[in-house]
Amino acid sequence: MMGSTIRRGTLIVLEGCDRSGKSTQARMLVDSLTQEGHPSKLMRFPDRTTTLGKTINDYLTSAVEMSDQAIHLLFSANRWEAMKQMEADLNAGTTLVVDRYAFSGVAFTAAKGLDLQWCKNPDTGLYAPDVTIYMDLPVDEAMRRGGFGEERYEKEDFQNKVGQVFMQLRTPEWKIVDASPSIDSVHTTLLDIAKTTIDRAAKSPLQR
Ligand code: T5A
Ligand code: NA
Repeated sequence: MMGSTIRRGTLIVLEGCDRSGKSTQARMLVDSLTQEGHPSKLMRFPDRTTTLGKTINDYLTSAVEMSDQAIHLLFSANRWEAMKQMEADLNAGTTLVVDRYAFSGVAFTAAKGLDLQWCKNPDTGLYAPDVTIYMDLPVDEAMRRGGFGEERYEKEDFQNKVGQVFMQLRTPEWKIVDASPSIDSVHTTLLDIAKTTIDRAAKSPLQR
């Protein structure tokens, strides 16, 4: 017998502007996949629980100031510090549903006017998503949702710029999902995408 019989887990990434429903959907996706027999785990970036994550949280809540470059590298380092665990989970057959990833890192810093390639460099070599689901929502609709405006980047003009960079980063493989229908309706769409991706990903090696 060659190799292991464990199917590797699938790396599912949810991206989008603030308040597009990523966290809501990521949680629901993990619950449904788990119920349907796919071992799954929720992850989010920034992970505010680590030492680096606490500094990132202080920056986002405007408790501290930092240069655009320094905070960009911290967001990236916050992903790198999770890679070992992600690799172990994926190799053990656990599907990871990730609430924001490197695309957010690039989109938010490039929207400040920094060079796009410079923004991409520190995340080079992270595990590549098996699917990137982009939650598409007009900014004015996002602004009417709960909690908008509490954190540093939650301003209409800036969110529009972030959305433009996301559209520059997108590849034909991205799944662009209309995030304005009901929570349950969006969930049905995402679950469908996730299950198709899980079937496909198990047959191919993890990519960087
Ligand atoms: N950032 C992040 C960087 O600058 N660089 C990086 O590398 C990374 C990873 C914090 C900030 O950090 C920036 C981006 C962000 O500005 P975060 O912790 O992910 O990132 O931000 P949060 O504030 O937690 O989350 P978001 O604002 O992005 O919101 P979500 O997760 O998209 O939306 P969610 O699910 O919390 O829903 C928001 C509200 O809308 C309602 C929900 O009930 C909730 O009240 N809602 C709906 N209402 C109607 N219809 C629907 N379909 C709805 N779905 C959800
Ligand atoms: Na969120």
